[in-house]
Formats: sequence, structure tokens, C-alpha cells
Amino acid sequence: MNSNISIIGVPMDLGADRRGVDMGPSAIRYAGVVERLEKIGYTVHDEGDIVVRRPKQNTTAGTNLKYLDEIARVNRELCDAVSGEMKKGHFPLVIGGDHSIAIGTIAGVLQHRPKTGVIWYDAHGDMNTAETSPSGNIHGMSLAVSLGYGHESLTSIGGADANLDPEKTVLIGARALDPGEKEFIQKLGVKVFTMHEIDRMGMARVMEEALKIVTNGTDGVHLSLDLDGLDPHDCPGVGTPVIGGISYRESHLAMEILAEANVLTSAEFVEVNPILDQMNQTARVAVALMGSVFGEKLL
Ligand code: 5AB
Ligand code: MN
Ligand code: MN
Ligand code: MN
Repeated sequence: MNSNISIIGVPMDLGADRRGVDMGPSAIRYAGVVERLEKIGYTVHDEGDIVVRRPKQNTTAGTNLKYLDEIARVNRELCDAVSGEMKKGHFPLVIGGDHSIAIGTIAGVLQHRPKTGVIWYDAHGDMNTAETSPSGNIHGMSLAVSLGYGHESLTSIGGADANLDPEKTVLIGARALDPGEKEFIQKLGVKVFTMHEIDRMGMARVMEEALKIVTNGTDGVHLSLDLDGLDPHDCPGVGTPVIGGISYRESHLAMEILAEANVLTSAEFVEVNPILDQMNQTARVAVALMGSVFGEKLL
């Protein structure tokens, strides 16, 4: 893999209902991300955080898109930052922050790898639009935006034509999909490995199947890992926990298989909420999984 990793922090929590996920980047740094990756042999460039303003009020009240203006502004900046790091030939590793930041990360990635395949590791689909969202929270809409569906000020980031291909996108760990999301996923033909498939097939086979999809005719693979994909027992520090999730060991296996395939070209780890956590456990799990996906060996 690329020997230079650039870490970009995005202390964003405007896309979610529960405050605190803005402290995610600090928690992940405190859990030792830089040291962990350096130990494996990478040159790590910590690019610091993108500044997120805290608006006095939700300026987009009346729409079903809370804090749209600031979320769009930050994601435009993130898109440029990710694109800039890739231009240098560095691997972009984005740490969040709520999952609305995938909009900017992926828009930036698509500037350099327009046919990127995506693994979306999450309890949720993040496939709502303003029309289907039960909450108005943009962190539940980011995958739809990256596929080209949603408010123009989000879909235009990085260019309106720069979108993911639904046939090169897979969801892993889904167990809490809204009715509108289910319909949309089926309509677009996005492959979903729900908890049912993980239980039935085992994580090894799920990853093999997922890898076939995201590497078929693509020019890169992006991992968008929402820590709530894991079971709340292992990752209690997330804003929207859903019981019955992927285990810590299954997640390591998934990351190890991804590392073996040697196809990953960008990644983000999101939704770590230290306020709801116990002893920074969720950030420590995030860093441990980064170790595996960047090639750390047990022996
Ligand atoms: B996350 C819900 N589907 O749209 C919505 O954590 C939850 O980035 C979204 O996956 C969860 O509000 C967003 C009910
Ligand atoms: Mn998510
Ligand atoms: Mn989620
Ligand atoms: Mn777009």
C-alpha cells in the first residue's frame, strides 16, 4: 500500500441529533492513531482538523435538512483537502465527526479515482433524502448524496457528475433501514450484506463477495466505516447504537481481508462519540481496526 498516509480530522456533529461526535477526531488521536500507523511503517502526516463553525441556530429551519449551509461549506473544504492529499500521492484517512462528512471525502476521492468502489460499513443505510428522512439529519443521507441524490448544494460538491456507481457500492452490517431507504436501495440495485447475510455466510465470505463487487471495473476502493456498524457492546460510544451488530473479531477479520486484497485507496472512520463512550473504548476500537486494515499482523 501507499507509504504516506494523510490524516484529516473533521469535528462535525451538525449532521446528527446527539452532540459530542465532534470530539471524535480528538478521541481517535488520543487513542494513538499516528503512533499505531507509524509502527507499521507508514509515514503519517497529521493535517489537523477542518474548522467547523457552530451556527447560533439552524439556518435551514423549515427544510428537512438540518444545518445544511454549514455542512455543505465544511464538505466543500473537505473535498478540496482530500483531493489535495491525493494529488500529492498520499492515502487520505479522514476521521470524524458524524457521517455527513462522507459527502466531502468521497467527492474529493472521485476527483482522482472517478470509478471508485465503496464499502459502507454501518448499521444504517444513510440512503435517505429530505423526502424520506424521518429526522432531517444529514448523516443519514450521505450515501444517497454520494450516489447523486439529494439537495443540490450537497450533490454539486466536487461536481454534479462526480458520483458513485450503485453497482460498485456495497453496504455491510445493515440492520436499521428506514422504509424509504429500503425502497431506494432496491431501486438502485445497491448490494446489501445485512446482519442476516453476515450470520449466515460468515464475514469471510461476505468480504470476498463484497470485494468482487467493489473491484469490478473500478479504479479504487474507499472504506466508509461507521463505528455503529459494530455491536454497541464493543462500541458503546456512538450516537445511534443498534443492538445485534458486527463483533469486534468479525470486524478485524473484515479489515484483515481488505488488507490482504491490497486494493484500498482511501478510508474514513466516523461517528465516534466520546461523551457516550466508556474509557475511550470506541476510539480505541477504531484505531485497532485501522491497524488491521493498514496491514498490521498478529504474528
Ligand atoms: B448514521 C436514521 N436512518 O436517517 C435517520 O449513524 C438514522 O451515519 C441515521 O448511519 C443514522 O435519521 C446515520 C433514522
Ligand atoms: Mn452512517
Ligand atoms: Mn450508522
Ligand atoms: Mn455528486
